[in-house]
Amino acid sequence: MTKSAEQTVFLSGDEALARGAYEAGVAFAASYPGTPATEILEALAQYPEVNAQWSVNEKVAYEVAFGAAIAGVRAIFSAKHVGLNVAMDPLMTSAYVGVNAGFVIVTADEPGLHSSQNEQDNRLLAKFAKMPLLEPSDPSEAKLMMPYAFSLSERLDIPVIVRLTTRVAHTKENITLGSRTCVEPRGFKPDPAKYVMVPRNAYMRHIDLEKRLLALQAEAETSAFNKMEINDPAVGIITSGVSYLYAKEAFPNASFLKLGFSFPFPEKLMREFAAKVKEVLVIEELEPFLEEELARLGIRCRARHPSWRVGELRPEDMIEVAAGRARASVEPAASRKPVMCPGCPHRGVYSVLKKMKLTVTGDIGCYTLGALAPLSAMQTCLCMGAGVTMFEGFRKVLGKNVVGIIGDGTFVHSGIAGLVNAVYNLSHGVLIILDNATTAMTGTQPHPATGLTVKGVPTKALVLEDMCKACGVDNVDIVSAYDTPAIERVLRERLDQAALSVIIARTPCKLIARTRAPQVRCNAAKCVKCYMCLNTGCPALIKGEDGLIRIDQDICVGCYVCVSTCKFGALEKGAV
Ligand SMILES: Cc1ncc(C[n+]2csc(CCOP(=O)(O)OP(=O)(O)O)c2C)c(N)n1
Repeated sequence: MTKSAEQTVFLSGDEALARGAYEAGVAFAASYPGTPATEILEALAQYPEVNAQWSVNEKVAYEVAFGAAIAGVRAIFSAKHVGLNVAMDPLMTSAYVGVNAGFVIVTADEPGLHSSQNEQDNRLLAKFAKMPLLEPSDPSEAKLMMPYAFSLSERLDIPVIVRLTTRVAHTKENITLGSRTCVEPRGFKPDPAKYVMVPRNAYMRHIDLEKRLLALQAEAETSAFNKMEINDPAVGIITSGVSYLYAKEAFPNASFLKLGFSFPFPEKLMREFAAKVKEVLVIEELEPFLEEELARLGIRCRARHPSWRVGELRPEDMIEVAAGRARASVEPAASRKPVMCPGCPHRGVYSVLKKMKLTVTGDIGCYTLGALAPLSAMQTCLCMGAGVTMFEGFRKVLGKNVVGIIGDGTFVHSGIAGLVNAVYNLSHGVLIILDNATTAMTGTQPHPATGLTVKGVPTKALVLEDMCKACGVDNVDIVSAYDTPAIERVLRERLDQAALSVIIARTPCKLIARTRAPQVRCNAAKCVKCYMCLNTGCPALIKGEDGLIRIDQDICVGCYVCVSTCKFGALEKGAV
């Protein structure tokens, strides 16, 4: 695109980063959905020049993208913060290997865990994995950093980590688009000492990595992304990421050391800055990453109160943090109560589990909402895949009233290995796969069992029942997730058997199958006001002022789970 054809577009941080990668000539992108990283791959998949894929999970995505980089094209891997845990094995050794064409790892962290199972600070991972860390403060900087990240990766032979946080990933800004740099594939030249990580080679590459880290540190000292702004010398604030913008707004006259290339730590720059100001103050979210480094360097700084290590740092917190005071409240801010959508196919299964008073080991997805009142029918949720594996542990300790539950997307991500393990280790009991034909939680992305790629291209669909049978499961039943009597019947039958059984509750998510059946009405003559139907937690059911059940016809989609829940036949199919 010529200068005159420049275009400005309103983009989120994720989209701006994707655009930056595109303009930097990225040719390969792999990811697994997860808030707040999902939109990066979705944006990259729009470009015909980019070979983009949703992979089965983050470890697979990392290795596929890394493989492409070693084979000679610029490649990017993106995931939410916990996604990097799944990719830790290849991540740790890939720093030793280095790259061929540039390889960029994007971690989108979630201080405040708006939609996550923890709020780990992946800045520590950069240090642990011995990889350079770039931290944009806003969408335009995210875009700007991408060509630099790829060139740094290639010049210093190292994967580069770019860390976003939710506020950078999801903030929108006007972004000026540039043209795509044409980067020729480098080809692959076999080099076992670099690419084959057997112990001796890895040892030598580790020695080399330490040298590369020194070179990276020298680069960080002079990087344009590490900016010293000397204003009032009374207080000098060292900060990074979105905290820089918040601190700048709160203390416009203070001096700043804004770190965009924050690891390896630019030690000289930090010392130089500290010498120019009377007092150093660190403003950072979550872990005391910069603070500990300053302590190691012997630079005195006004420390944050440890209570700030939990939760998101908001603009309105700046004065309190700077004053060294504790967070006023340790409770998360009150928010709208999460609830399953009307017509959500997960609701019926949980109604049955609750009725049967079963102990349920759960997993992550929309169906995690089954743990909340009024359903309250799921007792554990740890990480993706644990619905199957913790089920095995629970079942072997507590006996037959235990059921494991997992979504179709999560089953493909990390449930299959657990199922093979359960079969191998002679486990019995019932596992339920909630097959709503999508990855609903993160925005209805396709996965291997849906038969579509991220580009919308039809592909071979993984058949879940065949998969379970191939794993060696004794019984596989398929039921409609709305057919609660059938779910209960099959569940009772299978729980009593000395066998390992999988029940697939199969009904598409209402967000993809946007169908509506005739709705439900309450027959006042039959309603005994027992309110059992409200236990389904359907937002379309409301207790009216007269105590009778009203159905919000605007949102009822006619799944009839409430109809089968009412023992008195008071809820009837059909519009009012
Ligand atoms: C390691 C990891 N990667 C990604 C995520 C984000 N995430 C949470 S649940 C989920 C999949 C949900 O899909 P599915 O199991 O099909 O359940 P649904 O939401 O459709 O009910 C994803 C991708 C996560 N929490 N952890």
